[in-house]
Amino acid sequence: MTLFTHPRRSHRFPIHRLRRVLRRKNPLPVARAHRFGHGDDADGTDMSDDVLAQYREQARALHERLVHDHDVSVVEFLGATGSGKTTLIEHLIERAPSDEAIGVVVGDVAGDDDARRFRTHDVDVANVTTGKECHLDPGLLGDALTDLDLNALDRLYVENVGNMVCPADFPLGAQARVLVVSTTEGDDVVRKHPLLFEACDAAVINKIDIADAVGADIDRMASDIADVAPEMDVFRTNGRDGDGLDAVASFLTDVRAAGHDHAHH
Ligand SMILES: Nc1nc2c(ncn2[C@@H]2O[C@H](COP(=O)(O)OP(=O)(O)OP(=O)(O)O)[C@@H](O)[C@H]2O)c(=O)[nH]1
Ligand SMILES: [Mg+2]
Repeated sequence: MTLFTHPRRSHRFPIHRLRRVLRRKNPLPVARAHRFGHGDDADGTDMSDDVLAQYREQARALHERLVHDHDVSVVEFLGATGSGKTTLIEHLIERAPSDEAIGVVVGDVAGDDDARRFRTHDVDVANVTTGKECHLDPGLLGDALTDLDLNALDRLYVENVGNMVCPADFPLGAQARVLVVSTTEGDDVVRKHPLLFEACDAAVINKIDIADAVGADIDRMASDIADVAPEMDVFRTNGRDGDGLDAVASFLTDVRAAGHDHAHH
């Protein structure tokens, strides 16, 4: 938090880090590259597989608690800043059966803008501000759950911090991870972020209404997804008018119906 309220530090930090990265001869694997920007000392010690394994174990425990113990269907939404995550979840809330009790955990670097948007709907909301962290992790999600009555919930939507790199390594125990990309990110966005697509179950190509205006070829995006993650369900949506959201809602109904017999993230 202080990092972002202190203008001189926030300027100096990334350049300092960037120089170290550029001096390295070999590209960094995801888990190692991820550390930059996290306040860790990048002088040769790397985030170990053990640490990532611990996060995965925490995610498994969260899944056990939420999905199995409390029978809550958990879906994570992730994607770049402004891709349309909050908008799409709002549409899904509007489409939910009236007797479905919904909770939302919303992660943002700062502020409660998205949480306030969700509070205008009939849902329980927990806001997580991550400060300098560019993703949620199972510990942060677990802490946020203390604000929700899990016994009362049927569905939990988790909106991750807007980012296309960091969340890949940090599963949250959801039954499905839905990656939201938008046409305004450029129709080469899939080629630039293959690892995140591989880490998710469904992709939503949003802002199809302005694809022509920004010169984005939606078919190219869809075919890139098919190349990178052939098993992935792909949806095309317009968050302005809700076009395509019925299909996403139906996919999530199937996720819920699949119950406990599934791979989790
Ligand atoms: N034209 C158009 N605008 C959209 C669409 N979906 C969302 N928007 C707009 O895009 C902006 C960002 O949408 P959000 O839903 O806040 O995006 P987000 O992914 O939640 O953003 P962060 O939480 O900041 O990462 C808002 O102004 C939305 O109204 C869409 O399909 N078409
Ligand atoms: Mg949002």
